[in-house]
Amino acid sequence: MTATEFELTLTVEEEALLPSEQDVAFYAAHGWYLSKKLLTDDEVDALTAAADRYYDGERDRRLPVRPPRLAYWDPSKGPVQRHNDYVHHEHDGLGAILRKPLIGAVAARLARATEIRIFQSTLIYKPPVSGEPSNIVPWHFDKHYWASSSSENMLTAFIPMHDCGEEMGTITMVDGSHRWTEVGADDTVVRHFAERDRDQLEEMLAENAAHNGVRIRKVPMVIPKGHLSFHHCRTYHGSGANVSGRPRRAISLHLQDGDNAWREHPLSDGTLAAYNHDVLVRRTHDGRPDYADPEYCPVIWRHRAAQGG
Ligand SMILES: O=C(O)CCC(=O)C(=O)O
Ligand SMILES: [Fe+2]
Repeated sequence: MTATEFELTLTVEEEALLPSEQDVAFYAAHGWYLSKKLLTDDEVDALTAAADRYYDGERDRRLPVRPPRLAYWDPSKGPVQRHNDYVHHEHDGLGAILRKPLIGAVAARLARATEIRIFQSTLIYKPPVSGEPSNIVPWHFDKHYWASSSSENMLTAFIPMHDCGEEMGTITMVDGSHRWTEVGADDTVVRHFAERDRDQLEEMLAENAAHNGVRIRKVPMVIPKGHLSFHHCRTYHGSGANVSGRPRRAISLHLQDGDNAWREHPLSDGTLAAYNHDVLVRRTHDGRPDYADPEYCPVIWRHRAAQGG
């Protein structure tokens, strides 16, 4: 069975893996959620094998054009942290598992949405080099990169390919920060967020916490193999050094609720906010980039009532 033939239904066993009402309330309050075991060991191992083939150059299709801000590690970049976008599109072995309906169903519960589509997928490899500067993921929240998206409910599933603890530099959440109001981040800050130095970002985080009258509580996500860590698109997160002696391998699966669409969002320099999709996806009837283009943004979950069945 290929990925596209997945039916958008769950088995009875899978139903038991959905977040409870209590879990959904926890996510709403904290901005993150550690799932049950959504992927079998075989599925995680298949993900690892597919990632190995991807790094060996295997592709089922390629992007027709190179978007302006594409993350696309290749061996010429050397032993830095690797990031590769659009892997669900370019590699069917990875895509098949990333489109697993159960992942979408969990996201739908958390976001209280009836439909979930893939927005982006990034294959990540954090080499086991304790002093490697590129291994540090600076504090950010994903909505910073998605200003051209109308939704405030998008979310990310972080999917490690092994047990992932603090020693590996696991993803770390700033508890409850999705509910903060933001200060000091005009769009020039946002656009250059990734290039800012760590002290500055620590400072920005502290400033935002102070503005909201809260103490920063960092929660390293200790993720057993097969479990997924979900975070809201306004939850601050980052990650530190990998001192484990083993590579930290993961996929960051960015998800959009069914209502998400391209929106006109002017930046301070007069240009409009853009996303890499904008040069790839089909247009809507009124000429906007279509963030529901199934070629790049496949539906992975639709609630039965919304399926008309
Ligand atoms: O690789 C990490 O630790 C963080 C990944 C990330 O920023 C994300 O999943 O949104
Ligand atoms: Fe992120």
